Amino acid sequence: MAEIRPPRPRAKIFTNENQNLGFHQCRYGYKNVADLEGVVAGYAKAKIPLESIWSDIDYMDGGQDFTLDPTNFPANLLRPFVDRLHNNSQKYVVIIDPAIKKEAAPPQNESVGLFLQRNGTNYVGRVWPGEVYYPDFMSAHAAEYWARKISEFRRTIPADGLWCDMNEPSNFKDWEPLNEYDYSSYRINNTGIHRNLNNKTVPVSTVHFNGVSEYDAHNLYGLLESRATHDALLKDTARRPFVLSRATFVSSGRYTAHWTGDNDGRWEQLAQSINTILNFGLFGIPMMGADICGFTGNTTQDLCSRWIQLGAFYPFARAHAEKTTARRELYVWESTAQSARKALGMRYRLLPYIYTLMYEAHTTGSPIARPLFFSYPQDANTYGVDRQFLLGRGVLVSPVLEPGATTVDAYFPAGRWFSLHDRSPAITLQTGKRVTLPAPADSANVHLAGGNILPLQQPGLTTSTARQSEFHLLVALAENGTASGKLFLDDGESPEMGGVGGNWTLVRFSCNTEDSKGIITTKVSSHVVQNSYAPSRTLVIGKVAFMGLPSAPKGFTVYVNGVELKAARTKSRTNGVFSVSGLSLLIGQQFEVKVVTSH
Ligand code: NBV
Repeated sequence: MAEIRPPRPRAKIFTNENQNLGFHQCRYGYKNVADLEGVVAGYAKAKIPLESIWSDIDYMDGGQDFTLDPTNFPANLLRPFVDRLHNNSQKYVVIIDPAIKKEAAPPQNESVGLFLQRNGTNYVGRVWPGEVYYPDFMSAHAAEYWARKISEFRRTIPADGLWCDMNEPSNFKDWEPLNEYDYSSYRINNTGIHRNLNNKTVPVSTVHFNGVSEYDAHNLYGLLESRATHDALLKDTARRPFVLSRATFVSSGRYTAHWTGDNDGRWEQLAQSINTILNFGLFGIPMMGADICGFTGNTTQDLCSRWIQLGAFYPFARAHAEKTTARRELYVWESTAQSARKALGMRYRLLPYIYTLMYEAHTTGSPIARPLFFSYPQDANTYGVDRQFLLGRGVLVSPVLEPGATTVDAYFPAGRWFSLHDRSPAITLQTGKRVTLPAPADSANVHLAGGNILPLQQPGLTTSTARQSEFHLLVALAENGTASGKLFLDDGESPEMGGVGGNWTLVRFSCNTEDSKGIITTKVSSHVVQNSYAPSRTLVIGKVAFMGLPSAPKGFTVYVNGVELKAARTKSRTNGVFSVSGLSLLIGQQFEVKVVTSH
């Protein structure tokens, strides 16, 4: 009898981001190129990191895809602006809606198989440009048409990413029933008003390629548009594409990031962003975010400050606002700017860790932002925690979600927890517990669980600056003196992340502690799994810091690869952090750092 083997684990997610883990600024209502330029300058002046600036439908001519408003966003001004962004390692992302203006579409006889059909002809709906057809992304013909239009547009404006909006797909036109599908008795009750299936979208009586009915395929529209957009960008740039999509379905995470849609600048929605982001991570869409500071309504300075303190830890961190709202870029209020510098400073330091989580999402399907129960399934108290979350296995974010708060109640599972802000003495708990923490005005509480080793880099105003800087290892010891972690590195844009024969590096770190008659030896070592990303042969770890070493040693000696290090290069700090600096450990080479303390 043939042997039955378990299936081999397969990559579940083709994580679609390159170094777009940086901070993004968007607004519906940036009125011209000078406006965009002013925002980019505002960030630079305030020394707040800005990775990309986005354009909403304002850049289009009459709301039409693949066009430019000739007065406010002419190519002769927009193109040099985008070139300047690129020279500064920054990026430009534009919105794209699926519907194509009727007059701009190929004539009916040439467009067979391109658009959704109804009654034997292209279905006509209405969106921003007026009367429109809807590309039928189920057909290869439509995907090719889409790729050609994207490629043509990118010859004029080399946008770095595309934002697929309105892809439920949206339709402003009222429906007239055609057949039994349109008379379906099913209703949508998400807002409690029992809406008809056709409400604000294309009729379910429209038909896709091969006779597939919209009634059966409606929920696939956003997924198929994301896939076509992803494939188009991949073909055009040969780099890992960046796509953001409003509509998603199972497997969308392979092609696109997602955001929680039009939220309000209200405190309740700040809190609700957490559970929504966590849910989508579990649904297989790791690159998730919510509009930081809120899309509609006039947010307040306090709310916006608290929002960036939390939003800086969303896997996808973008501020966005509706056009009638007051301006709220992060530099507008000084307190918000201060929060942004601090929170984004920490995010950029954490980039090697977050990028490694992206690799993990790609290879195992684990979310980047995780509910507490993901790491602590044995602690039933974590099951209901939705006002905090973990980045990866051990970075716990406990934000302020209420106006005027000076403290925050946070749940800590059993173990040791070290603050990542001030590295203050650990919170050590034998069983999980709620702890009331001070909530400084300019930052969220962020803790690291004992047992983790974090690879860190230095902050920068762009991810490309940060990713070239020296590495540090932060070793947070569990009570038994162990810790582990890993680091994945590649160029951030090669099409397949960690693929066979690809240029990538993976290093595992581990730490353990031995006690021999009062002489305690703590040893961190690296294990290079693969080392084919060339810069990892030059990138160095300059510092290893330990949290949770036995306190008050009589003396300590440090050995690097077996050789004793001069005391001048080591440093001890009173708050329990012991740092060894001035190192030059190559990432791509195995190493061992040993700290011997006597008591
Ligand atoms: O394109 C305008 C907006 C966009 O800013 C928002 O993020 C989308 O969710 N879009 C919806 C169209 C409708 C705005 C009322």
